[in-house]
Amino acid sequence: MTASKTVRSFCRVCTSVCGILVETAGDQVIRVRGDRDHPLSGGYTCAKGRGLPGMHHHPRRLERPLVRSGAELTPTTWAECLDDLGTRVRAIIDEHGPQAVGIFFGSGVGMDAAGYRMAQRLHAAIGTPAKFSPLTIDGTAKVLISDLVGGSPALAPRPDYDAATFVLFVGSNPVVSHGHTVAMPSPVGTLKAIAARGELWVLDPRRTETARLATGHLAPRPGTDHAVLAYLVREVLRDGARHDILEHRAVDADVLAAAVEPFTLEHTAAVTDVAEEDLARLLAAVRRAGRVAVETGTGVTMAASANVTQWLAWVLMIVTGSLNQPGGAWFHPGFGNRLESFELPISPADGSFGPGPRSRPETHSFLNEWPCAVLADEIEAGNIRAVLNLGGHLVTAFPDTETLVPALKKLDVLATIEIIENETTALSTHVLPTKDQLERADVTLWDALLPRVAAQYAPAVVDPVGDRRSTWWVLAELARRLGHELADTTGKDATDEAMLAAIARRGRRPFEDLVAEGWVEAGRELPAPWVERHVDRLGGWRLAPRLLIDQLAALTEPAPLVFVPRRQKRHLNSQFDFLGATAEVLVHPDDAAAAGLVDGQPLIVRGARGELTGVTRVDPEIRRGAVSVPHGHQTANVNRLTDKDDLDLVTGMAHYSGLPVTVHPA
Ligand SMILES: Nc1nc2c(c(=O)[nH]1)N[C@H]1C(S)=C(S)[C@@H](COP(=O)(O)OP(=O)(O)OC[C@H]3O[C@@H](n4cnc5c(=O)[nH]c(N)nc54)[C@H](O)[C@@H]3O)O[C@H]1N2
Ligand SMILES: Nc1nc2c(c(=O)[nH]1)N[C@H]1C(S)=C(S)[C@@H](COP(=O)(O)OP(=O)(O)OC[C@H]3O[C@@H](n4cnc5c(=O)[nH]c(N)nc54)[C@H](O)[C@@H]3O)O[C@H]1N2
Ligand code: SF4
Ligand SMILES: [Mo]
Repeated sequence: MTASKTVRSFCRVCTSVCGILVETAGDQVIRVRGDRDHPLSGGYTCAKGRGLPGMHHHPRRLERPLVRSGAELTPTTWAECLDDLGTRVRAIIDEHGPQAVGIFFGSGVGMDAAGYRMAQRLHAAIGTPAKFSPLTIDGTAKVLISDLVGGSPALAPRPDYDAATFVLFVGSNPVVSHGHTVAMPSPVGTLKAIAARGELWVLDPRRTETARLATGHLAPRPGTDHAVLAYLVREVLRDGARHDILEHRAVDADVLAAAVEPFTLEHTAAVTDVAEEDLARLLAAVRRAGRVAVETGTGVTMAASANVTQWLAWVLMIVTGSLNQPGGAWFHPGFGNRLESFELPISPADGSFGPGPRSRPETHSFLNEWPCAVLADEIEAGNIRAVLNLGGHLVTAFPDTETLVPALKKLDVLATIEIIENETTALSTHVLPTKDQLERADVTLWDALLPRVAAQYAPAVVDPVGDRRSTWWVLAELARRLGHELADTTGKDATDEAMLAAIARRGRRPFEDLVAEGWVEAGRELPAPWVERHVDRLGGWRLAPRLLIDQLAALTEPAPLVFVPRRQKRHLNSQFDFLGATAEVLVHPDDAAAAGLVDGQPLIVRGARGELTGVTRVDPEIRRGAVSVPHGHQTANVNRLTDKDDLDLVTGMAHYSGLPVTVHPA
């Protein structure tokens, strides 16, 4: 019998990066449990983190590079696979230019620090504008509002969870998701502490797991959250706003006041279908609290009202004097980035946009990325001929499956970096198997999403299976075949540790400290002087960007029955199929009765573009008119309901929430 050993690591399934203890015996990963000594997660784990052994030993795990010949994907060597890929991509660039290569930065490399950094360097070396990432399928509105209102995409307000006495969640369910852009390991404890200290409010069409812990829950019609916030802002501006801030730390308060003027109690109740007394109760809670923290999630960013809602969330925090204040919201300075050490460039008043792709001239690039919604059209137009898919499951993640899949089939090259076979690898011309998280050392890449100013390190726990290699190595080898020397891939520095040391060099503490201590933390200043210096240079928070005033005026009423997105405990996007999450579609009893649906029955959800089949869950806790469809299922793919042409005209992000549907017995 092989002796077992336990290695301290951190989970890289989601951005909460909980501390874990991984038990192995030889090449078997036996068990993952929480690390009680971890300063952030304190022993907490969820089913997904504990499911890492199942991910490592997945029956469909990829162990050899594959190259397509005809209808088949055939195992091959790295040299052959990379030579073939390099030759084909190089020929495409020579003939059609770098813009014929699209690159998707998927979630699978999003938590691989060395791989992600090499992907950025490969992208820069190729020089293609066709960069795609989950930004435009998940949360463009958040970064857009940082850019427009805060004057920098790097500024993201987050609740001061340690001291806040009033937190409002809009379209986020951290008990399941562990936070949208701000990680929340051990969410139940954090939320209970807020509710015990003060008030916790939730706006969600569903009485979610988070709403159950809240002091107050309102269920506006999907896509009308902006109205609730506009009402709060209107009332606070009339009575209780911080006039010192409106006069000296913000601009355009008069334009803002005019824009929210229509949102009286009566009008807001009509738009949202929330009772007047409930709206008034929320307003009273805001007034009592003084300082407020508002946190939004994908229920906001995926809706047609995304930008406007996110804007008004910022505005409510600004007019109550809550930004950069204890008990309000703070701005993460970064551990690796150190935002306080330089002057943040001030964004243009109309946003950091650039030209969009040729096939979709009505869209733009934002922060040098193209919206994911344009990929299918760019392929069909013959503009994109090769896609480097770095750890993404395109078939479930991108909008409009009905047009995406035929387009992907027309590519000359679809190279996918993966660890487990799926529908996207099945469409690929090259499949490149890389190390999974237990096979590689890592450092925290997205330290600015942590609730603390900190970073951590994890060693590799097991040897890579089969021919799996590091993502950074694969990309550097590909780059060499395209004529770019990005890293030493054979000498003594060709190690994961050397790559990580180079990344960590820019941070607040030496890499050696990270390795020795695992977790290193720096202090947090609140108010932070660097934020105030930024506001000085900005000339005050921009309360009323023209783009947003226009979008607010142009919003239309939601359809009577729409679908809304939802995350599941035993699923991370398309991953962890083996944990058994089912595609349960939540329907209000009245909507179910009207459609002749009973609990447990297979149902069809039909949209303008296509339909999916799921299982009916009749649920009195979801509001009438909302149908909740989980994301990431291959058989009940919710992107059969989304539409590449139904998108936000400012950001180009497709609408993933609030589209009209009908429901039917299957
Ligand atoms: N309609 C609709 N569409 C959505 C959403 C929605 O709610 N509704 N959600 C959106 C959101 S929020 C996001 S973030 C995107 C997610 O879209 P994707 O980024 O495509 O995310 P995943 O489905 O998680 O796919 C990640 C892939 O990486 C692989 N992987 C896991 N670990 C590793 C690793 O260590 N290395 C490598 N190389 N690969 C690995 C997994 O096997 C998986 O196939 O989808 C978006 N699409
Ligand atoms: N277990 C698990 N955790 C995850 C993921 C996962 O797939 N599974 N995915 C990860 C990723 S990639 C992301 S981006 C984050 C997302 O993190 P969250 O944004 O917190 O995602 P959800 O848990 O789906 O919460 C979204 C909520 O919005 C509500 N909603 C839908 N439409 C509307 C609307 O119009 N208005 C309002 N007010 N609410 C609405 C839904 O009912 C749902 O409760 O989660 C991350 N964490
Ligand atoms: S919340 Fe779950 S998936 Fe996220 S880091 Fe912690 S254990 Fe991993
Ligand atoms: Mo996401």
